[in-house]
Amino acid sequence: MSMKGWLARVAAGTAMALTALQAVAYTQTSNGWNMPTGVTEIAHEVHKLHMWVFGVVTIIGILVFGVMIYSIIQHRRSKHPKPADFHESIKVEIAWTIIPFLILVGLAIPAAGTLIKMEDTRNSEMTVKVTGYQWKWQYEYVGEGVSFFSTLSQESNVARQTGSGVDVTKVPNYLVDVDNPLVLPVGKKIRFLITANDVIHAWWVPEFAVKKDAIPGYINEVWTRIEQPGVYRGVCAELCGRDHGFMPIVVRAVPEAEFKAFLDGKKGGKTEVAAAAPGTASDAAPAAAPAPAATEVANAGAKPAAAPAAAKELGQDELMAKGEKVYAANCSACHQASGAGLPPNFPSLHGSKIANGPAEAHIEQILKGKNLMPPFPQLSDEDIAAVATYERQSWGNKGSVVQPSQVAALRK
Ligand code: HEC
Ligand SMILES: [Cu+2]
Repeated sequence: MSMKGWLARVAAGTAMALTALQAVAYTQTSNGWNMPTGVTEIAHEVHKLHMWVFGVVTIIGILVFGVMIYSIIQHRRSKHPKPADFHESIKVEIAWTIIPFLILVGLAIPAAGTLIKMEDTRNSEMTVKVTGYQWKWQYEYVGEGVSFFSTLSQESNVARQTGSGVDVTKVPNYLVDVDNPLVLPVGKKIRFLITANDVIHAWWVPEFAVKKDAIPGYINEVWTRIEQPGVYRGVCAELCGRDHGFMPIVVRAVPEAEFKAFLDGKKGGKTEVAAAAPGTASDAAPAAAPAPAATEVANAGAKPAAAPAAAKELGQDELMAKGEKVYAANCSACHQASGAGLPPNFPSLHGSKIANGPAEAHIEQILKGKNLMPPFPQLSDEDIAAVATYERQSWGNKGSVVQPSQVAALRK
């Protein structure tokens, strides 16, 4: 067959293969074959760019392999025992410089436009500060005085422990679910300020096409505007230590009114996301925020927020039940669900001097940390009282019950 015939065939084949591949890629979006089309303008643009580049590389691949295979067959030694002997073709050299250059320009122009848009955080309507910790996320609604931690869901955390005996395929949203999701309103331009408290993490939600490094001492900016209500999941995208795979991200995008109700619920000291019931949405919307108290919460951690709870005495059963949850979310990574720790670095709490000794030293250790153990001032008085009680009365320990007021007294 002539060279022209071959090229015509390669071109026709390319076009067909490309159409088929694009069709597959588009239809398989929801089946996990392709990048998600996403729920933000930027995500749609990124998806289009991805399809464009995918098309270009497919054509290049088919052309290059087509020529290679053609040459291998047509110019094999048995057919052409004497090889052609030519070099230095100016025309060919110009062509193989200019064509790739044009291809690169064709890729760079649309990509640069989208990159510039991604960086443009002007005119955002609200700001959320995202802080990465080993191994959880903290979300702060800047100026609202609302801030909370988001950790791997209890169910996943229990199931993931070695020898838990749980069939993880039966755990809904295994390893991609959290206790407190980030709740955001749809249709608003939201600016994220992304940083970290210990090592580098990265906040990544594929459906938003948002992926930004969270670096201690730096604040990175990125923004989004979510088009549809829904639950969007992501993960930490920077290897950040042992439990890197266990700090997922969950965003619940809700209509504006529901978002307001959620924020007001948080300001009222309620911790349950479920407080954002439709019934409370309408009357909660105009309610004025308790401004001074709210800013204090942001500045001084959980102290003022926990103040009302401090007055309340809690029953032992209540403290134990709560303590078990706080322990699973904050302490079990090092001390293990069984309390046996991971000696020599992470001590066992079985018969621990601290857990069986005076409550004050135990509370101090949780509030201030010690050597490899990080401090936990961000936990509320009630949470600390509960987790201390839980440690003091589990695994054969015989420590006293700790009340939130004892924690409040030591916070000064
Ligand atoms: C990052 C790992 C880590 C996490 C998470 C952690 N700890 Fe620790 N913990 C340690 C280390 C390390 C020590 C030993 C500190 C030392 O004495 O040098 C320790 C010691 C302790 C002790 C004293 C044990 C003894 O008798 O010496 C108690 C009590 C304790 N931790 C409670 C907690 C509680 C409560 C939490 C959760 C709120 C928690 N820890 C979370 C690492 C951790
Ligand atoms: Cu991380």
